[in-house]
This record gives sequence, C-alpha cells and structure tokens, in this order.
Amino acid sequence: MQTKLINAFTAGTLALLTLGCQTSKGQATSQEIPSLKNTFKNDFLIGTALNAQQIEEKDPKAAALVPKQFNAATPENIMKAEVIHPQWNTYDFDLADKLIAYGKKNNIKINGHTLIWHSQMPAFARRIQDVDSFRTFFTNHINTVAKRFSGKIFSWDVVNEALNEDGTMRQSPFQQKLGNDFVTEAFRLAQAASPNTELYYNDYNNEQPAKRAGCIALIKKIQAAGVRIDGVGIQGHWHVGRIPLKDIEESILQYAALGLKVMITELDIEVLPRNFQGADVNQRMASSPSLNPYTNGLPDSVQQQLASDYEALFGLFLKHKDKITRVTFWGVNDGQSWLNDWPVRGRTNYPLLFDRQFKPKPAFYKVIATQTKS
Ligand code: 9MR
Repeated sequence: MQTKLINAFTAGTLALLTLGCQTSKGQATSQEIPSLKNTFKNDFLIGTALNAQQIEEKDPKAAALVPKQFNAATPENIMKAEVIHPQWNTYDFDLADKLIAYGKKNNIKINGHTLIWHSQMPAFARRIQDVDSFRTFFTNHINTVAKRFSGKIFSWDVVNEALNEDGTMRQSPFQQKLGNDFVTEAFRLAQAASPNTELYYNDYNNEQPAKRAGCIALIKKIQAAGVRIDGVGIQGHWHVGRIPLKDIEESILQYAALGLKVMITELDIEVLPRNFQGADVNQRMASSPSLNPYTNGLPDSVQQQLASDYEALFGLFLKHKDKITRVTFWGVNDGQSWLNDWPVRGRTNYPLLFDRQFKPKPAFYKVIATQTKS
C-alpha cells in the first residue's frame, strides 16, 4: 500500500516536472535552456551583434534572451560613422549611449564597431576631395568618437576590412587619400584618445592564406611603429559544409604568435546557395526561387550539417581557448540576420543558433555539448 502511494507520488511529481520543462511539441522551455555565456565562462566571452531595436529594448524576446546568453555585444550598425557622425560638425551619440547603459546594466562588455571603415561612411565624408580636409575628417572622427567612449567601452574595432583578398591594401578612400599608413595612424589616434580600451583590427576571410599574410604584414607594421594593437578579429562569415577549419586553426596560431588576442567577431553560417563570389556589402544579386529554397523551413539534412559545422568550430575554439578571447555571433536570431538580405534581398536564411522564435536550434545544443566534452 505504502509502496503504491510512493509510486503514485513519484509518477505525479515526475509528470509535473516534465510538464514544467516541455511544451506540447516536446521542445525545451526557457527554464532549462543552458546559457552560452555560462557554459563557456572559463573559455572565452560569448557575444552577439545588437540592432537598434534590441539596444532600445523594443524587442521583448531579445531583451529576455540576450542577458542570459551573452556577456559581450557589438552594435551591428549604430556606431558606424554614417550614424554617429552624420555631418562635419555633428555627432549623434544617442543610441551608442543607450548601448553603453544596456551593457552596464546587464554586465555585457561592449565592442565598438567600427572607427574606420570604407563602407557606411557619412555622405559628407564621401564627397570630400582634398586630402587635407579628408585627413581632418579622419582625425576628428577618431579623436571625438574614441574619446567620447573612453573608459566606457571595452574595445574598439579600430579599422575594419582594409585588405583585398590577395592581401594587398584595399583601394578605399582612406587608402587613396592618406596612403597605406592610415591603418597605423588610426591605431595611434585611438590609443591617444582612449588609452585603456583594447584596440583591434577586424576583417573577413583573413583566415585565408593570402589575406592572412597581408593581415600579418599590416599588424607587424603597426607594431614596428611602436603603436599598440591588442587583437585581431576573424569575422567568421562562413558557409554550411565548407568551414575552412585548417585555415582557421593556422590563423589562430599565427595571429597569436604576434602576441595578439584572437577573436571570432561576426560568426554566422550561410545555408543558402550563392553564385556570387563578391564580398562587397553594397553589391547585390537578383532574386530567384532557386536561390531561396527553404522558405518553409530548413530540411533536416541541412539542419544537421549546420549543427555539425558549429560543433566542429567550437571544438576548434576550445582547443585554442588560451588564444581566443571572444566569439561573437552576428545577430541574435535567424530572422534578424543580415544574411536574409545579402547578397539577395528577402531570402529566408538560417545562419545562427536561435530560430525566428528565439528557440535554440540543434546547432545550439551541439555547441553547448562541445564544452561538456572538452
Ligand atoms: O549586418 C550589417 C548590416 O545590417 C548592414 O546593412 C551592413 C552595411 O554595411 O553591415 C553589416 O555588418 C557588416 C559589419 O559591419 C562588417 N563586416 C561585414 C558585416 C556584414 O556585412
């Protein structure tokens, strides 16, 4: 009799516990979702890009999820020059100030993105023809913006994407008007304006051998000038089933050998077909149904491949956790990723760890499991 009662009680309690953790579809609820930032707390920071809505906490689901999952954030757009410095003598720090306050409130380290980038320059700066005025814009921009957030921000992507794929210098307005030394000069100015902020160089495909060699040469040049550079960001915009693990590992080793912190700064994994080789964010290709095949959901085979790609990446990151200080995803959930609109507008892409309803995907659980295995 007593045994029967205990059994009944146990069964009831178990059922309740199970109810508390499962939805009708058997998916985990938020109570039992592990936390990325806690799981990797002894390894590296886990960051996300935040859009303006998220910074203003106008996206309630993101507002609930972000502080639980992430301890680092990079503003996706609002600290770029066209937003923060719209006119010669006008700066708009409103959203950036909100971001700093958000980071403070939630214990999230903020990485400023980005001081010098050829893309998303303010219209007035794009029109400047003479070298002296351009140099004044360059100097004023770094001095004013870096100084404004000195002591408030953890780090800056000082220069973004200064290299071509073959490792030569990109012919950007900065390179053309100020010469190749603009990169060293940007770091020198940032260091003076914000002496306690970590300073990074950030680029995509800089795990590829030719571009990596150019990146190493650039870093050595900054160091040889006696100017401080603390880290290098490998953006990490990769493609499903084609993660260049060997190149990534070699790059982590080579960059760390320069005495730099290594970060993965804009991680996402594209799952859609692309017959476009370019990497210019201002260039796009025309849409067609064959380029947007998963509007009704991701096929299981692709979902599994995505999960195992993420698993392999985090396995590698953990192997080199002594060299990697941060891994940042480029967006909170799939619906918010820039990859829904580039290089083709209006596609349905699935590059991140959380789906459009903010539910963790199989890739999320594979990533979490890499830590428990390590
Ligand atoms: O994700 C950003 C997107 O919303 C912007 O439209 C785009 C404009 O240039 O920039 C995207 O972010 C880029 C980042 O700032 C630098 N590396 C490449 C990222 C993806 O294009």
